[in-house]
Amino acid sequence: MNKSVPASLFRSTCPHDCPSVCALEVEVVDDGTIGRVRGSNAQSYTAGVICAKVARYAERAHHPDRLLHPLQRIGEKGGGEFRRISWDDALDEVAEQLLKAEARHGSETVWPYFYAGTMGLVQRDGIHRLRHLKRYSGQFDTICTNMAWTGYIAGTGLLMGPDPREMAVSDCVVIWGTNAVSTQVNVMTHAVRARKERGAKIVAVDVYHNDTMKQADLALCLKPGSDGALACALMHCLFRDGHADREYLAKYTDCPDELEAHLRTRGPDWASTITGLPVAEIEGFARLLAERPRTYFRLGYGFTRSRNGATNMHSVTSIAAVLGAWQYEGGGAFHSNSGMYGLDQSLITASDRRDPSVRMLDQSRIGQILTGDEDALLGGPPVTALFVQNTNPVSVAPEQALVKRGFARADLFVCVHEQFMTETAAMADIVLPATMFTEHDDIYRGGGHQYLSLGPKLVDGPGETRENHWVNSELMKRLGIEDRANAMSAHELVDWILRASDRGCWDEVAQEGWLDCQPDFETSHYISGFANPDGKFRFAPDWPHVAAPNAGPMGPWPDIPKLPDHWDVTENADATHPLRLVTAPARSFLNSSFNETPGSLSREKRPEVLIHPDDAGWLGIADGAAVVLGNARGHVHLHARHFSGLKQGTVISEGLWPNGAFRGGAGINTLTGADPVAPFGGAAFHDAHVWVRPDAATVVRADERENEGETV
Ligand SMILES: Nc1nc2c(c(=O)[nH]1)N[C@H]1C(S)=C(S)[C@@H](COP(=O)(O)OP(=O)(O)OC[C@H]3O[C@@H](n4cnc5c(=O)[nH]c(N)nc54)[C@H](O)[C@@H]3O)O[C@H]1N2
Ligand SMILES: Nc1nc2c(c(=O)[nH]1)N[C@H]1C(S)=C(S)[C@@H](COP(=O)(O)OP(=O)(O)OC[C@H]3O[C@@H](n4cnc5c(=O)[nH]c(N)nc54)[C@H](O)[C@@H]3O)O[C@H]1N2
Ligand code: SF4
Ligand SMILES: [Mo]
Repeated sequence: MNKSVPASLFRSTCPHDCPSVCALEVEVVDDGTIGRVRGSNAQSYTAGVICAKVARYAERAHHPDRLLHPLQRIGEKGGGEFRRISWDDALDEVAEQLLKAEARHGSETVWPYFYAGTMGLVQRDGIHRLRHLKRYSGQFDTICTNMAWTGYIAGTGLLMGPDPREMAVSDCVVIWGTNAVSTQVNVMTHAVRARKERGAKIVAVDVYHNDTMKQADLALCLKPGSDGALACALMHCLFRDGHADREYLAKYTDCPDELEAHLRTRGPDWASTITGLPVAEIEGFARLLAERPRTYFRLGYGFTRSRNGATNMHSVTSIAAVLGAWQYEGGGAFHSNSGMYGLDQSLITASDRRDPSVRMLDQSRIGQILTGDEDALLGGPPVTALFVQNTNPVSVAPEQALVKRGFARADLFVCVHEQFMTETAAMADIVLPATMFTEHDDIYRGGGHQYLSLGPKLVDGPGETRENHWVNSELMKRLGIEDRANAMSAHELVDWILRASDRGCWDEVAQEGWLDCQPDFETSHYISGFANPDGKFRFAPDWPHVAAPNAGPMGPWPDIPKLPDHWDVTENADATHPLRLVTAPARSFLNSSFNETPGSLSREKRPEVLIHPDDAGWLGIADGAAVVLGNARGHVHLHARHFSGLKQGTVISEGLWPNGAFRGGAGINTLTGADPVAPFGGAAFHDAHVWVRPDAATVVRADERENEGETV
């Protein structure tokens, strides 16, 4: 493998939870040390570009705070005192505690809790095997993709879209609700190429002038949760001015006439009030689309993290259908290719041996679940044992105050398998040290592109770190589970997946390091019909039956709009909470990962909230002042920064800082809600109303510092 790379550079894949899934070249310095990391030029989507935080990966891999040995808590829960123990003792203890919990409350009392710290199919998904074979509580994954995927599939019937590399041959690239410069830099590579090579326009739609908006030719800054209204007004203009592609609509869509009639009352004036955008801006955007039907809508996750997120995604996807953009190379609406690969992972996940009667607990509601909310527990037993891998819920999950209270429960056993002593690991009874991507074998699947990509083990992990697959297998053995996957290596499992899925084998894929799985133009542009039973794009989705990623419909939400619309169910401002908070990602962190590396910390500086100078004025908040942000869920101490690149009434706080970076220790997710979002659940991270006040406690003199507590 690695034919065309210099001897000390090896091909790999970025393991992080990012649509770009970059093809990397990693410098190996010696058996245990990596050096430079760069993007592979040979892979056509990565095209030699990666983000700065991963280019600095050696900082994270060789960080002095990496966990190196299994640890057992001594002293108070969360008190930070641990002693080193052997792997055997640690795993025996975990197994014993899980068996004890099961004996007391039944198998559903144990909850393997995980997410996407690594996106490797073996190291991420192997934990399913543990829970399916033990009938432990299942997890309904709601924290990230639910609203976005559901909203996209509602129209198209499948999570797949036009080849993302086609952005380079578009006449217009609309980057909607994703801060691509920060969160998936490669989108910019291809969009900017289109601008350079063919004069394409780049449009960005966001709630603040982030780094992506700054690079756009047209940047629309709207109010949070109002994208459905903008989409309707754009479609209204296209119909009104004769730019709707009627031939396409008749052939490929379910109810264009009904949509046209419905949109008559949803013009730019109507949308202007809801979005805060001037009518002229909306009209200008509509004209641009009309002139350039070869438009590529690159739809992000950000604008779906609202209580109306799924319907907004569907509304925006519908614009491409009205415009007929799908039929052109470089046109259509793309969100993710994750539904495209058709991989057989059953050996890893034991999906074929899953008991569907076992409850599926909502991942985002972990705070409610651990504090005994009957509704969130779905009528089953309390959760008394957690096995956590690949995620840091005490920082990333909504309703953080409840999450913390849950983790502090004396009767809850917690094991966390981690690379660092995260806020979650710090609450554990047993902490197990994990390898990083260059220290184990795996395979990755592009969401923002179409490659399967290998990540071979390149160096030994430090200390006694162990990969997830090894830990899960060893644990299963101690729990009395015989399973053939436990006796296989990660390398063998990757090989098995590829063969079972008719995608070759490890050695074949290793020739280049990746496999281009792009379907042909007809398929990815839905030329032979959309993936719904009637082959049509649905303006009127069958919401209750839209194929949800992994659970049935929830609700009921009787008033979900039938057609694209503005659905007014967001957590709106009120007299007590005059501002709407958006908790957008920071460029140098990836969720809570990298918030321990010096390079990232020095760039992000400190937790801040961006506030419009006019709002700051009437609220009496000086630029740089310490402030408290609050709502019914709790309050958070941070600093204000005046910023005019957003609508009055919106405030932005970037990044998942360590909770300890906030005075008082309450992180930003103290303010976000875990109430499930229509129609299949999800966390509305960018949809919270808040009040803001100067931080009284910081006004005290230095000699009165002992007063600095939880004063509001
Ligand atoms: N640097 C960095 N990269 C990341 C991550 C990170 O934390 N940091 N996270 C990774 C993960 S897990 C994911 S899922 C992806 C997510 O990546 P994205 O798809 O980019 O989604 P978000 O990060 O949620 O938010 C992106 C943008 O949505 C905007 N937004 C919020 N509400 C609205 C709205 O109502 N309307 C509109 N139009 N815009 C809105 C925010 O202001 C923000 O600029 O990124 C991945 N990459
Ligand atoms: N306020 C707010 N909150 C958010 C978001 C937001 O936009 N705003 N975004 C949400 C989104 S989109 C997501 S996806 C979630 C993500 O939340 P998480 O999935 O919790 O993501 P990370 O914070 O990156 O934490 C992943 C952890 O996995 C560990 N890890 C990495 N690789 C491995 C491995 O191989 N083995 C083991 N055992 N551990 C490993 C890392 O050290 C890290 O601590 O956060 C959500 N939370
Ligand atoms: S852009 Fe995303 S996939 Fe690429 S290196 Fe950075 S975090 Fe990894
Ligand atoms: Mo995510």
